[in-house]
Amino acid sequence: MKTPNCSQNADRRGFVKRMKSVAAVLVGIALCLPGAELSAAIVEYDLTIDRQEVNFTGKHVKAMTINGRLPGPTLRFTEGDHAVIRVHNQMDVETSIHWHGILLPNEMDGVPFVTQPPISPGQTFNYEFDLRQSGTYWYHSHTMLQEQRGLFGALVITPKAEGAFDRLRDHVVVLSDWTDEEANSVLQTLKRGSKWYSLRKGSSQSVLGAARLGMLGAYFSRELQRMPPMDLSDVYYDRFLLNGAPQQSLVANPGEKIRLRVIAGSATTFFYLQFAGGPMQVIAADGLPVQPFDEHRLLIGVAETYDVVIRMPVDGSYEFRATAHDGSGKASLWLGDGKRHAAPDIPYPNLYSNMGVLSLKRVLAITSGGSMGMPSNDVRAGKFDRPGMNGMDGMKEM
Ligand SMILES: [Cu+2]
Repeated sequence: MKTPNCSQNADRRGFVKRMKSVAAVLVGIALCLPGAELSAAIVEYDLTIDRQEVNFTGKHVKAMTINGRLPGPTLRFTEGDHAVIRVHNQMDVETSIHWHGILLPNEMDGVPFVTQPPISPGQTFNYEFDLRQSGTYWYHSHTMLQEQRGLFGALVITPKAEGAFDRLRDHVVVLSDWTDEEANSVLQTLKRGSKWYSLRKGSSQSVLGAARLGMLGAYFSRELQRMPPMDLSDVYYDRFLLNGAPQQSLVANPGEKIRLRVIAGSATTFFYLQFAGGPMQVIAADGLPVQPFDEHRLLIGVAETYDVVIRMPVDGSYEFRATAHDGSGKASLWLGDGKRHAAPDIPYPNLYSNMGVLSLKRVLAITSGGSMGMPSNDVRAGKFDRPGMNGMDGMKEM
């Protein structure tokens, strides 16, 4: 049971939008009656999805936005609240919103043709569910490739019972990858198996590049097996964004502890997270609290969320950096004022080393049987399935 007091209710009024129905208004009044006890507060949002011009690269292109923003607004709730979220589709194509990681009735899950009909152009869909959990989550379109065009945002649920970290100021960090190219065109390029993106990212491979790194054995071994060169990601992105910008700053006091709610709203990019001012204390993963531990570098995968607590040093501005895991770019949050302290660069991965450093003997021993470059007597001896034989040696340098 929940007994919100009037001041709490007043605080929340700022983001509790239009209370349309009579029932909702009655609940609103009842919240202010002394001694009134209610099972839940109704928290309402209106999300309007539209196409809008953006300019991340010096070129005007159309993105998809929620309430005119990319990412969409952060939706905040308290555990036990009843969410009413009206999604208005102003685009000329159908859409949907999926609430990633939220426990809810199936028909509210936002998967078109599975749990609901798609939201047609000009239509509104009312999502309504009780919040039975707390933590950092996100929402995104579940229609076609709209997520990578901008339809995503954060969803934060404060626990009913205050935990050790809930008094800290929090800041939502939504990471994403952006390309000016239309999402369907990206898909076509990937389907063709084109080398275009690796050329643009500078991650294509050549004899010269292999020679420079002393990786000729690995290079020819791979070529002879007609395997495509390794890359850590498939798509070239024009920009990596943190809350919709390559760089953002946040006022922070010396010595202050801040909880960053980090969400990977990227289409394909994993990010390395770093903080220049000291270790990050990881306190939650995918919305769930974890036994806190310190980490200097953390890899966040697509759609994952991590809550980390950072402590500001006594003076200066410190970078919280998200580096694309293929080394092709980064986005930063600068915390605090004064002299800037950047996070250390992450060494560029050695993409030639997917086969390990191979001897000439191994390369020449390639057989038509596909023994992965092992001399045939090794294969006969069963060494081909030695664990870690083709380990991602390059990753050790990361
Ligand atoms: Cu999802």
